[in-house]
Amino acid sequence: MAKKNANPKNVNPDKKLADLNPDRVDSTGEFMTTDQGLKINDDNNSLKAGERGATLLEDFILREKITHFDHERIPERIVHARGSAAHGFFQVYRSMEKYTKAGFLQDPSVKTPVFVRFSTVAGSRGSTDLARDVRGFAVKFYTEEGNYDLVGNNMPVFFIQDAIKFPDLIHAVKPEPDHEMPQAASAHDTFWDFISLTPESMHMIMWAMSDRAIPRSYRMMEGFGVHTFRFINAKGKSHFVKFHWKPLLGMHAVVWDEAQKISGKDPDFHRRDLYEAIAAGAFPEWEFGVQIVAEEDEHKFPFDLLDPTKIIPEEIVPVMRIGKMTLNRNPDNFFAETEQVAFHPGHLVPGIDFTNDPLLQGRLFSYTDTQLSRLGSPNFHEIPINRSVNTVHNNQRDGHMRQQINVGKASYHPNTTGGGCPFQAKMAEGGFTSHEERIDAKKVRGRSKSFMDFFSQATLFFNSQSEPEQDHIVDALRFELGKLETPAIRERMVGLLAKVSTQLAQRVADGLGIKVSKPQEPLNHNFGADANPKNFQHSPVPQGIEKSPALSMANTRKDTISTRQIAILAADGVDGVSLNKMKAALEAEGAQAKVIAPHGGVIKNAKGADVKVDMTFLTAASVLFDAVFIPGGERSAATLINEPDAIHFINEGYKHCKAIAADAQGLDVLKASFVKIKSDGVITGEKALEKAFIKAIAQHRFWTREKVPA
Ligand code: HDE
Repeated sequence: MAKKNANPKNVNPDKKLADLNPDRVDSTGEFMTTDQGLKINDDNNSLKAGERGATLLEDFILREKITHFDHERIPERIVHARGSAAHGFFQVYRSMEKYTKAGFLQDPSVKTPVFVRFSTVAGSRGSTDLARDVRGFAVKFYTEEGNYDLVGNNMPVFFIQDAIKFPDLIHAVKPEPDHEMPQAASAHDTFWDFISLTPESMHMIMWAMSDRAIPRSYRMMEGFGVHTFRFINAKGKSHFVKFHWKPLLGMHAVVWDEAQKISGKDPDFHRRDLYEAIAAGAFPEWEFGVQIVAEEDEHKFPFDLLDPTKIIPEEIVPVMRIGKMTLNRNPDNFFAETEQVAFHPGHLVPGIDFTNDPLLQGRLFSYTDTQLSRLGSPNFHEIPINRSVNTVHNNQRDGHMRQQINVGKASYHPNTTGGGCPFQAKMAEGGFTSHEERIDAKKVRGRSKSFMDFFSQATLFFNSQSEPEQDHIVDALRFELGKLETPAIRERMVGLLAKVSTQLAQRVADGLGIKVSKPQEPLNHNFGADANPKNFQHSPVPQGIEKSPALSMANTRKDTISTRQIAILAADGVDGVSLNKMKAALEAEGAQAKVIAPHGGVIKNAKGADVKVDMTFLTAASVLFDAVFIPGGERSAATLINEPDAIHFINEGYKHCKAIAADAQGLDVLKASFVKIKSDGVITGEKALEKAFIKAIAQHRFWTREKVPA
């Protein structure tokens, strides 16, 4: 029998870990058994009538092994299939009792366990991490009051305003149904056809075409709850709230050319990055932020708080940072944890409630429903990763794979056979009650007039971007629309872009070689057969601000190189002092420096000592690194100059606007490449070379260099 409570060295006070421990199995030092616990003597040969067969049906060991294998797969998530996750904890900075009675937001000394899954949306389970896509940011808090799931994204708005459009949106973005292409990409006709008929998507399109859609790392992206939720305090008073996650490493992206190349060189780039950072003890951290709006102020904004295509600009309602989340443990088993975890925006705790956002309302149905087909049973809440840390007591019974052994006769309420148990909890005892809201309305199938401003915030977003960020949006749209096969879709899209910004539309049109045509009315096609289209068209409302600096990634933190990957290009004869001095300086700042050489094993430095090679030019690629350093050493430089892969490495790093430094003869290698020595972020001949290089890496990218060939 396999050991229970394995890995005692890993046991810590984390309540969820303690809950998972009885289910963690470590086979070290154990006999192999069948699923029934029978010790297996030969796992390599089936039972046969004679050594040359035939194989016997009675071989239950063979049958069990093959049968289990045949049924190993479960359906992947219909969206967000590709993801990676980690364990951690959350701690609030100060009590939020003024706004919410949620237990996990009261006491700064309490660490609430969390499990967080990041994902792309459109691609299949095995697709690349570097697709241009929205990223899921789903957090499960294992609170003392039950599980609370904040199932968010890395963009604060969404494509559509009503959940009933979700299947259409997803059908449009998924690979086209006749030939199942393209995988994990929105650059195809069906997606842009739908978008071009759905102008409410235009704000989200700005985000999805921006650098936010190609993050450098899951650890370097923001998260958002998207919808407006409610905080409810102990007195029953409600405030509207928007949720934010702010990464402590700042927000950073890769460039699109790089993203496409990473997809080939290492499609697991984000998964590996998250896993390796946690394994190395560089725990990713986010601050938890809230924007709070008094109930009385609901209608004071130039947009509807219930409209999920709108943000509340941070300059209008500042984000209050109220706590911190730290991810500090990788899952033990990808399937058991990352694949089987089941999030649901309806997993609430007292003190947090919904609003009537029609997108949120539809989500509340979808998540349990999808788990039923994905995980196969209404008992998916019993899977260890989904299990609440407080024991579940109710009268739900039976179903496939039931784990709980409910004792007694009572499986109904009210009862006397079980002494009335389990009891209902009063509010004062933590019983959940929904926020009371007066609704006095006709039952209608429709959309509020207050949702009809489709472009103002798209314009706000575009205008708030720095020049390089705007260039990237233009390039992304030229790429995506350039891939279309139907010219009419391209033209309709450029017409819609003109409503966001004439400058944007003109630049995209120039790249596509088409004219900006006046958009055809009606712009919006999302209304019922008997509805008057005029009631569903754009009606702009001034947003009160021209720019929101918080929307630009250019304004993010640029003073740390922690966990950055730095390539040191070297060959035999490298100057050991030059190499080691830089390596030590980078590592002291928390970066990881890797030596890349023409061959594996070791190279000899100028003094004949061994230098360990981490990767070769064959196994490494510049797109997997944040910066490049070429140490001194005459022979090393001479070898690199004649190594086309080394020159390509430097050229590509330069094209992708990364910091590049060279010491002594390393400069000769740079001179043999495309690098313009005097350009931004190229560090040579400095006295304090290490310091200057570290400062440059922290800048992340030098966009002035973007337009060079490589
Ligand atoms: Fe989801 N979404 N979604 N979604 N969503 C799912 O649930 C759905 C939306 C989000 O790592 C599914 O368990 C509808 C917005 C994340 O396991 C499914 C609508 C936001 C994840 C589903 C939306 C999200 C999902 C598929 C429109 C940001 C991955 C698998 C009304 C606030 C969770 C699953 C994970 C997953 C439905 C829109 C976030 C089908 C109907 C907006 C992060 O239930």
